[in-house]
Amino acid sequence: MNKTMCVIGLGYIGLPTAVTFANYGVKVHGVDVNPAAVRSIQEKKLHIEEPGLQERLNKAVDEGYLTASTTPQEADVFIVAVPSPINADKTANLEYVREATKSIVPYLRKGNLVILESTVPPKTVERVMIPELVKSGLDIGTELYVAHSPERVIPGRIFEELINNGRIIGGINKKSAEMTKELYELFVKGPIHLTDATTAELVKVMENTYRDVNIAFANELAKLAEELDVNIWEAIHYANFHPRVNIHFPGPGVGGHCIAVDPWFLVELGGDKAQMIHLARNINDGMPLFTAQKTQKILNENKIAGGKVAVLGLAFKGNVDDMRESPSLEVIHELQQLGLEVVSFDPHIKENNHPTQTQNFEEAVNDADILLVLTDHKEFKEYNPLTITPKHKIVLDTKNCLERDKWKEAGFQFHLLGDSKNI
Ligand code: SAJ
Repeated sequence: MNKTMCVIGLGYIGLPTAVTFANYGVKVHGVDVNPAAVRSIQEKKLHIEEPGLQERLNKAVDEGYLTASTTPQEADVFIVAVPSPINADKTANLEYVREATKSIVPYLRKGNLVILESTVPPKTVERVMIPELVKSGLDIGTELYVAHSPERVIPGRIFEELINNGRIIGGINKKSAEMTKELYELFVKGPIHLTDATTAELVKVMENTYRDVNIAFANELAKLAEELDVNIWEAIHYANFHPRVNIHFPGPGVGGHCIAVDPWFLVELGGDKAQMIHLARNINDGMPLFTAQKTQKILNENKIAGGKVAVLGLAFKGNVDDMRESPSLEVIHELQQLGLEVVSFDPHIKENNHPTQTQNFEEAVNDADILLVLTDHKEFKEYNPLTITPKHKIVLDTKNCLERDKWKEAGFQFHLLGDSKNI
């Protein structure tokens, strides 16, 4: 396809998207306000860990299909893939989307297509982007086309899911949606559904809100199970054999910049019409404290005063290097509030980004009174407990990722979040 493209935002979504379009013959110019992100393309040195990204980036740059700078340039298609976080008061922060939209206005020409990939509250295209795009002087819908095409990829499997997942595309009119579909058909093998922009915005937020509410349900079941002589992981496993049941899994909290964020868009828009969504957020945000209190309870039952906790896992979920919005940081804060000493370790976080963090596993566990597993990194599953010699052989697994029997045979007192059956 001899199209040219300008991708605004070179983060977890923008960079892989820019690289993929470039690998499929589109001449792409990547733009980011952060010079380090621009350099990561120019020098082919990655600022994010994602399987397959390095070789695809090299190919795109070496073949001349991908360039980068801090300023946009004229193109047939503009993709906006910038952060859409929430403020401290949980309201949507759409300033990045607004600024990115403003930045492309001087470069817009008749016939151009602008696509928003960022996950945003419904009505953002209409209320935030269009008012900026009209300043181009182009007639929206006939001279300038606008659509929303949210991504559905999971960090760690981005390229597989970019290609195979279906997409929902919402246009400000039919032609905008169809032009966008034609573009993504370059590499998307999954079904592409067309609708209006607001519906597409809502669909994406619904998908993540469904997951958050479902996880909150699992977390509440885990708290119930703690008093019932039940292992909730076993119970969920059996319940999910029902053809129409898909209960998610409990954990120490919900992290990342998606599942923990997107439901707040609906809470802000819906007010008292979004009570369950709001409650689910509060349940999930309460799990770090619940985890810290369970840790304290185990230490008290073992008559260990004060105590040192070795936190294993700082990333927001297993097998990624992303600590943004990680529940582990909240768990550590709550442990410290309870007066416990904390040392943390994460094999995927290669630099110390937290005061409690060490790069040395032995240093983290050696004189620990309890090991607290907060992410299901594959490395943790492979540890040999016979070689781990903490001060007290006690472990609390919050992700059901350790082999209980292996650890018990090595002399560990084994605890599992949501399990009061196998004490
Ligand atoms: N988690 C649980 N229990 C579960 C599943 C997840 O506690 O059963 C926790 C994880 O540990 C993590 C958080 O929830 O802290 C989010 O995990 P995630 O696997 O949902 O990871 P994300 O946020 O990277 O990806 C989600 C995905 N959305 C859905 O699965 C509906 C992904 O497809 C989206 O593209 C992504 O959000 C996004 O960017 O919106």
